[in-house]
Amino acid sequence: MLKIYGIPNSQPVRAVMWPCLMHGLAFDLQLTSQNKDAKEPAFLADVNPRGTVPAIDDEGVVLWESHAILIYLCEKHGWRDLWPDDLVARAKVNQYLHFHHRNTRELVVHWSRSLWPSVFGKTDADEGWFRRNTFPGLENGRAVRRQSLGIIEGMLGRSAFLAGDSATLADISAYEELGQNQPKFANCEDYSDYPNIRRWFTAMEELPGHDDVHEIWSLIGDVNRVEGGMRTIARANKQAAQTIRDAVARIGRQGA
Ligand SMILES: N[C@@H](CCC(=O)N[C@@H](CS)C(=O)NCC(=O)O)C(=O)O
Repeated sequence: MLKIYGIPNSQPVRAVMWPCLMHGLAFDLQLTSQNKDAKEPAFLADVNPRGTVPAIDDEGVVLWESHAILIYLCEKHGWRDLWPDDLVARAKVNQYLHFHHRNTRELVVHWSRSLWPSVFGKTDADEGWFRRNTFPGLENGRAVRRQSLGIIEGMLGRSAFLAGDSATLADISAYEELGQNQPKFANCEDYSDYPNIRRWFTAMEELPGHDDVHEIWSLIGDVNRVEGGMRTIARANKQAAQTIRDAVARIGRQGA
């Protein structure tokens, strides 16, 4: 069975698990923390030399980098809704996936700068502390984040989803960064100036498997007010992982 290494609190890990649930592909979620488990010598040697999650082992095919994993799974299983066959439609999805890494992904810096001081009870975090304890981000990260939101708002003004009339890998990847920051979840981004993004959030929430993959968001809640430190995060990851495993088990029963 496909093994997915990672934790529910990771954006790119959720981006890999969600299409699997959507398409009824069973997987074995191997809870792998980014700071400890993914930095173990065996993981670095056998799975991912960069020590990040997600990574997969698909009956001996070992891959890391969420977009490479997603494209591999789409091509292997023929998920043409998410990764279209048509040359131009696929190029539009691919365009977003390349854009994502140094642009939309910068939103995670803002999320982690809100989350980690609250988890560690740090009220006087300085730049040095942020550099050591959160995603480091780009020098001009704030500007990149604002520009990314503007570009995505514009794209969603031209079509219902990022690369056309229905959700593709572009939407899955983008949603993991943007969706979590909503006031009703992490509460660290105000989307009131982005009506197209808000409309798209509603459409994304209706996709199959959404609630199973994203339970972690309500378990952690407002990232500026996490109580109980790392234990709360670890407990939330375990509980959310169980919900995902239960959803995978339901696939097994439906497929049997
Ligand atoms: N570009 C990678 C990013 C993966 C990534 O940043 N994962 C985080 C967890 S959300 C991680 O493992 N961080 C640990 C590190 O950077 O050392 C992908 O899309 O898979």
